[in-house]
Amino acid sequence: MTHSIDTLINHTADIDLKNIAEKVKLQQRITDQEGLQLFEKASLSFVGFLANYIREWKHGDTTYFNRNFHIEPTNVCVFSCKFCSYSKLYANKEEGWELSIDQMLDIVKSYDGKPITEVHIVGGVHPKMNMDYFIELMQKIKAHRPSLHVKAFTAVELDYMFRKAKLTAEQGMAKLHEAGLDSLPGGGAEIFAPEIREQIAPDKVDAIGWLRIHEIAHNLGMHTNATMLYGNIERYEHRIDHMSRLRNLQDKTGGFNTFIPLKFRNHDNEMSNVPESTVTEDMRLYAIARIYLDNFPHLKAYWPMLGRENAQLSLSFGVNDIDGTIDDSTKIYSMAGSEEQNPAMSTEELVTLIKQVRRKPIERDTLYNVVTDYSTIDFSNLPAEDKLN
Ligand code: V47
Ligand code: SF4
Repeated sequence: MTHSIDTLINHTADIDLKNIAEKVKLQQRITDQEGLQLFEKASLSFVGFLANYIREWKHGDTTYFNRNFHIEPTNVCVFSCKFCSYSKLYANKEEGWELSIDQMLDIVKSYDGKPITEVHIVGGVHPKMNMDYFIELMQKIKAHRPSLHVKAFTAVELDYMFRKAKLTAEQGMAKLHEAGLDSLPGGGAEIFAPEIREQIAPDKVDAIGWLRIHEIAHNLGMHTNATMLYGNIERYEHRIDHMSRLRNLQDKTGGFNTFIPLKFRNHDNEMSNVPESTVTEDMRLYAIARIYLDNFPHLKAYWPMLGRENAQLSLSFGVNDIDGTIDDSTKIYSMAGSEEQNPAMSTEELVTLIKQVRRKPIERDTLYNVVTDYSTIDFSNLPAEDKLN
């Protein structure tokens, strides 16, 4: 591996790119300006090589997935993000859904006896689903299945919930954590730069508020993820600004597990006139994120959004996690035009997908503890119950 990175360095004529490759070899951090140079000047194969080099020294061939399901409590939302194909205004209630606590608990119960490790709960920001509602939900889930890891609520939902309850973010987060909230998903980050955020997500929590909520969660010992919605009207400098703010907070707290770039999908929303990014741009972004975010352990390709084959491809561009079985329980991407209209994969399918590109499939829990190493398991010999989602 050292030999081939030396070959890359020797064959790179551009002095900026040569310096970046040297830094990667020496495991040094690249600057914001160098991140920008990668977006502006580097070929797909150049960033791909460096990202794969980092991925392999950090993780070898290991590729993580988990067994999870989603609950989307509602698609009614007080906000009106321009890219959202999912939310329905409170006034148009007939088009929306609202799940009661019992309905959500029934979803949890439907997984009884199945080896699921995580429930992911995210939805619209409903004016009536308040802090008490979600505290009761957390408590009931934990009472029913204490070992199930609850990863729930974006910083956008939390900010609204805390303000309505007239609690500080510190107080609100402590209450939810005590009720059973284990970690936070990465949604709602979109693009932090105000000049873009104000155009695509004008009315929800701003960058400072989003980062503050994650910092408070980290200070309570919780882990969180971070996303970036890319490929619409932002420019390269906004992507670097976004990742720079995340890298700075990670230096301070170390609480982020995973960075998840989310490709903008343009079906049936107010930005349908904006073309979607190409697969080449998607892979370049994954690779540059892997190179730039040196303090993020994991980089995830969310397969329901990217599609199965592109998720496979991303495993050569720095990605080491492809999320979970999901079990057809999320609508946010199918409504935005993803080719995955019914996102669900059995463990066997996920394992096969990873093995097809010669990587090592490892089932993880939310905190990246190894649940099962599937690299040597032959599915044809497994009892039927072990093949379940
Ligand atoms: O914040 C909404 C995005 C996010 C569109 O933490 C869109 O493990 C593209 O954050 N095109 C919510 N993206 C989903 C999310 C997530 C998903 C999977 C795993 C995790 C995790 C987090 O979905 C929103 C927004 O950025 N989104 N509409 C769209 N048209
Ligand atoms: Fe609401 Fe989230 Fe859609 Fe924005 S992206 S409108 S906050 S559901």
